[in-house]
Amino acid sequence: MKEYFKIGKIKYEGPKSKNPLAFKYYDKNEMILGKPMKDHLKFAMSWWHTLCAKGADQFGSNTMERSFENQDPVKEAFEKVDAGFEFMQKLGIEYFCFHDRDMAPEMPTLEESNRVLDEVSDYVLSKMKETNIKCLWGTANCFNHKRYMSGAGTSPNADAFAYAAAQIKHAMDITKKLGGQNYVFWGGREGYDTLLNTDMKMELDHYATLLTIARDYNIKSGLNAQLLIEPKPKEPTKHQYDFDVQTVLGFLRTYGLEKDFKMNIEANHATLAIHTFNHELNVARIHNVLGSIDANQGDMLLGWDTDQFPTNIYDATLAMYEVLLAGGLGKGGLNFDAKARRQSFTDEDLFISYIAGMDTFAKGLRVAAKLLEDQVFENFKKERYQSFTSGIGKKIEEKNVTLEELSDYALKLEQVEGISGRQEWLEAILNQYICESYEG
Ligand code: XUL
Ligand code: CO
Repeated sequence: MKEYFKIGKIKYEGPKSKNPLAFKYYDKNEMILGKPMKDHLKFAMSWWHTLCAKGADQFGSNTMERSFENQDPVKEAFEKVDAGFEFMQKLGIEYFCFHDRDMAPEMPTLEESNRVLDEVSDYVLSKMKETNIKCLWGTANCFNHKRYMSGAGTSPNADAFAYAAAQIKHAMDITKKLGGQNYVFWGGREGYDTLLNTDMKMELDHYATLLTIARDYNIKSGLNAQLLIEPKPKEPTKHQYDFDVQTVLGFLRTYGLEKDFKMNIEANHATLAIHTFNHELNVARIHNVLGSIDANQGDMLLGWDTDQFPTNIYDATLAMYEVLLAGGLGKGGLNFDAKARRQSFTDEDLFISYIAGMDTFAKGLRVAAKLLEDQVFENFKKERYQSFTSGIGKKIEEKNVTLEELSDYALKLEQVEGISGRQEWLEAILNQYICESYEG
């Protein structure tokens, strides 16, 4: 068997290691809160960024050359399978995520595209059996081809809608074959640029129809995956319909789909919506729709989706804190929807990018677990909302009050006391936990 990456298996060497090709914080079998790290984190390789992205951007061509390139795109698809499984095994990654069109190329007809995807995914299945690597989620790419220039489920062209439905059906079949636990819908080009040419109501109705028939097929076909919507506020369109978690919740409730879909939350999409990553995770958690995570980060000075590998420990800590509060991700996991920078073009850079991302979330998990164990913020919050545990506060909490009663109560008050939010103190404690210098 050909070796595609001239790099050995990546091992855990601990925080003092200077070896760029070793884990510093991710020790996969180490127990954290009664569970091995790898089960908390369930890292997944993104097929598209890892095996397809080659460093091109809107101003320049590819910068990356990979040893699995082939003039024939179908042969290349098979080589990518071998390279991808070698990559995951060397990093100890147990899951992958894919789009139909990054696992196998788009062919001249839908029938041929389906056939090639069937063949490549058969080969993927054989590698999964050999290695015990699993599919976290599958999806259909209904945004790249020019037929989707005006959207898929929200296209003004019914044929584009039908084509998207066909692609989703087939991608669901492949996800079933590969035992995928989740199926993702990212809205792609579902949105609009100007109301001068757009019937928003009709587009939203159609989008809901597409999701409804996909939900039905999930059951009918026996896939039974957890269905996930991935919110994103802008790019490619100016107004993406799946803006953020709260907007998607409203949409799902309007169309009676709120019991059928959870969310795949992406860090970079959260910040594009001017939310923090942990805000989006929190909104999903409190509404019981936290499904899975696309682990990446954006650049705060750039207004687009840069899909960088996550290296911000602060954000990863607060994200893992939400995950722990949710009791874990269940069927979901942490998919690196991230690509090495255009200038980080070597194979070694690709490994280092993953190591950096995995270590960042591992460190985040360690800190979050300690914060939760010590109940640092939870105790503070309990104290802060103390006034709702007795007297008038308790009545409000129990929804057992009227405006008249509250008015009588307030008229007797001399003044309303402030409660310090102590934000700076809490942030300083968080810093101490991250630096491991806090002594209870
Ligand atoms: C696009 C994006 C996608 C989805 C899957 O911004 O995040 O890669 O994760 O279609
Ligand atoms: Co994503």
